[in-house]
Amino acid sequence: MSRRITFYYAPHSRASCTLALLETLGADYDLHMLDLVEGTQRRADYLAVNPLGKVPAIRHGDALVTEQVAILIYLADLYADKGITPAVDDALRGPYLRWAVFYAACFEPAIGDRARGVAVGPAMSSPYGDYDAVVDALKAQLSTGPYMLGERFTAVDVLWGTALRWAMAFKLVPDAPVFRDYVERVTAHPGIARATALDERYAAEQAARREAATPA
Ligand SMILES: N[C@@H](CCC(=O)N[C@@H](CS)C(=O)NCC(=O)O)C(=O)O
Repeated sequence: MSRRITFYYAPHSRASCTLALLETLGADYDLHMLDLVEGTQRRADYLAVNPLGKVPAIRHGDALVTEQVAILIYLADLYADKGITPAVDDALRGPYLRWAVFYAACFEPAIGDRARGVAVGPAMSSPYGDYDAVVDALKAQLSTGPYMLGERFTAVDVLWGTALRWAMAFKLVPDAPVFRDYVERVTAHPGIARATALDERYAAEQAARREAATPA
């Protein structure tokens, strides 16, 4: 079966991480560009792809995958020959899945609640405990470095490197050396650096198109 996928993407969004993964894998993809400012993700044709109106999403044959962490795991497995996903019988497979899911299940809710000033209540009734516990767990894991799982660069580094970059930019995590060094190390990888440049280019092209379409 062909590995070519359709990638539903918008610049400067969570889909930017998927773009970084696709570029890292050297994957074959057709870009389906959405404009979050214009709201094309809320039109019926895209709601048929993801009823939540969110990017990223991918289509591979009959498989439609939404949720950036599911997409990450799916694509890294589809391109297992590229060596950035630990195999099922590899001792790193468990930690790999743990830190992929930790991102969506603990980190995003923790920084989201913090950004919105949500009163979380007792740690026992929150799915992630509390913000400090999440940040401390992350710091402890990254301090074993150089990558999330130690010596080996894997797809979870694409996720965490790009996510911590924006989380630091928005001051949603402390400006700690362990985060800064990790982001610098990971985002310097050629596929991620290429995706960063593409993401900027697509964002600028979209902005120019909107500007040109605005009546004077
Ligand atoms: N749970 C989703 C969240 C995706 C998400 O929030 N995407 C944002 C961009 S960063 C989006 O598409 N927003 C457009 C909208 O809600 O209209 C995932 O992890 O993929």
